[in-house]
Amino acid sequence: MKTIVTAEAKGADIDVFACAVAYAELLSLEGKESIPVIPGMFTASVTPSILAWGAKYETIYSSDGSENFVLVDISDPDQFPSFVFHNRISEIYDHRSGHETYWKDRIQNNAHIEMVGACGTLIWEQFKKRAKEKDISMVSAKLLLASIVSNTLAFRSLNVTERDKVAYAELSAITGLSEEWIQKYFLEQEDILLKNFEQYLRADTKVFKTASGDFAIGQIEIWDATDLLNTRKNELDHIMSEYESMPWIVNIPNISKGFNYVYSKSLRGKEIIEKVCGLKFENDIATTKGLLMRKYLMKVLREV
Ligand SMILES: [Mn+2]
Repeated sequence: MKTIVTAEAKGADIDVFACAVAYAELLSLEGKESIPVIPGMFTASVTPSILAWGAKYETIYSSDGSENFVLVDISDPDQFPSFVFHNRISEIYDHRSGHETYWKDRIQNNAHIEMVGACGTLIWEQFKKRAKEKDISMVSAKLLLASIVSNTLAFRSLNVTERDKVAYAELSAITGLSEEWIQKYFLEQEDILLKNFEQYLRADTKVFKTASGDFAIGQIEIWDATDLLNTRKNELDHIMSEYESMPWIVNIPNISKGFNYVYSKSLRGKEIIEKVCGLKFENDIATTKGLLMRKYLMKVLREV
């Protein structure tokens, strides 16, 4: 039986890309036929340099009725690609909360939902647990390392755990990718993102359900965001006007400076964030104390 390793329908960041490619490789190393399928468009975190590493993957899949599905970096069943048959999901790997019970009830211990910084950390741990860490390809090792660096904002974000640091150290020893690479990687992303700003903001805006209805969070991860809210405000407003029927914010991790800007012109969006996160907006902008990832904000907002 063939296994399709896939993720969220809408778009893929480096964590999705790394997990799908590396986990399909792990299954192949165990003698199981498997294909990584990455639908939707890539966020700016999947840079041309990373694509040049040459990972193989498909972008679409049509079911022949006999395959299993593994979902990585996603556990919200509403966000799965339409080709996924939910009754043939064999495993889930994710690091976002909200759907743990749903999956435990359906696939028990095959649901691996754990709050680490990167889903890539969970996949690397599977290589070790299943004694395949010496067989990992250079491409998969590099992708997993990049996923950890990206999803923890180079270990500056509050979601980083000891497990991510251990995984990074081990993958760094295998790949030789160092601190110097990390900074180059973030600057490359910033360059791409600023050149195609509206396209990437649209790809990186997520709508999710809270107890009081839908909420939209756009995200722009950038090495130095000092000028962004002056120079790109019109484009921000243009994209976010597509979400004016619901509360919205744009989360802007200012990575090298270690805090976020949170931008919003949505009255309801600002009210909710002020109340829940204790932030204060001035001229549509709030700043945080440390670096916050969108998944943290989503977790907090879901509980309201
Ligand atoms: Mn992730």
